[in-house]
Amino acid sequence: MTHSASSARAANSARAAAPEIYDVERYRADFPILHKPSRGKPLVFLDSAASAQKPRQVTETLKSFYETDYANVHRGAYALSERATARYEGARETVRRFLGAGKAREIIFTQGATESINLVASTYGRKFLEAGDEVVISHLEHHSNIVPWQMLREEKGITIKVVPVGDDGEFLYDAFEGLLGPKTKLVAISHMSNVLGTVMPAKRIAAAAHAAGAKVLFDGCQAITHMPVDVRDLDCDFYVFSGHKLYGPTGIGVLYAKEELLNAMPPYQGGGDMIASVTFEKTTWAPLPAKFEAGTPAIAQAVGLAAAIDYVTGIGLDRIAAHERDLLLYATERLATVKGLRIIGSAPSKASVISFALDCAHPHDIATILDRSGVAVRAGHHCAQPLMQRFNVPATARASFGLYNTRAEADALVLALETVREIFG
Ligand code: C6P
Repeated sequence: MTHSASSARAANSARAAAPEIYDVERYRADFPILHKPSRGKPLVFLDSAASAQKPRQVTETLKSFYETDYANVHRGAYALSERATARYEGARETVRRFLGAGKAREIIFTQGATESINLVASTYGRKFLEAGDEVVISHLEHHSNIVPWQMLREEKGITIKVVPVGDDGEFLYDAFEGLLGPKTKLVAISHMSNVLGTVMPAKRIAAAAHAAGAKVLFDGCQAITHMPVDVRDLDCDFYVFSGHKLYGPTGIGVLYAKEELLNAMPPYQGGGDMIASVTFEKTTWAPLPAKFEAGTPAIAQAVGLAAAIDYVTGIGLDRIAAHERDLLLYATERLATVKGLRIIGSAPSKASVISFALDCAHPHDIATILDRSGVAVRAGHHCAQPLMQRFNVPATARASFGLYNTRAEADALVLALETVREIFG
């Protein structure tokens, strides 16, 4: 072989092995809304942690589903209903694969993460938790992973234990282990904080909880968009998330639970589709997953969620994570140049959510001024009031980065923050 032939072969194989460049502009082109101006300025959308924008692949799937395959599911004996049922159940299989679950019947469609957690509290919690039993949560939970357990505490007399967080916003693992004991029945922890971006050591948490004889629920509402998740590898008992943060529609969410738990749990709501037979004397339940899906489900939204999952897996969660990591590091560095700005949450394990405060302006004023520059961030307590109390702030401003954000948008945020400084001094 000539030298030039062998070097051409080497170059080819290097090209084949090289990871594909993350072409953010190509992905941005899939999101028409990102190209519409806001207040006369180019939109800089930094609020994906609240709800992500939708790619054309999702909106077009919804449109074509309604135009070609829509009917109610599990009921009709006609072709359209069979097609709709196949699409709906196909969506469940897509979620199963995405989460690495063993069986499609372990995937329950809900309205969102909030409903998924309430489902677990009202069914598993009511049946299996007794007065004095302990549920361990953490200081950085979203209200939807606090309030359902408090409601259960009112009803059953359970105890809620709270894992503290450190000054950097890190999950204090040793303190967590110290809270586990013979009375711990459930550990319900966010996989990633919506305020601080902290990513919890989920696998270690699950192993320790199981060693203490407790079940484990992870609130994956934020984590699911930023990293690959495998529920069997995590060995969690419950995993929940919402479709709308994963570039999918609103009104659809997921509860993953191990089959033996779902079988042992009573139904959540009663109604159509969740029964095997009904008489006035006695009703029996349908098999999984129907037992937990009373009434007409969010059919098109489930199909849209599957399209969103196909979209992000087509890009690759690992590649999205690497892109967002770059944005997180870049934006953190750039924000440090803004006088009087304090980032709240700098745990070593952190994904692309940045909460911050400015010494000269309230977070709501910051968000309002940024909006004038077309920069959309969220301000408030982010449904995590105990965390605000922990950091002694009434609220924070929060910039969250998704698969379509760019370094230039981090620059635009910093530039707009300079305007806030000029106005407030
Ligand atoms: N956080 C935010 O701006 P729902 O509303 O059911 O889709 O998701 C609730 C929820 C649960 N857990 C976590 C960790 C969350 O971040 C959220 C939603 C949004 O941070 C809206 S408050």
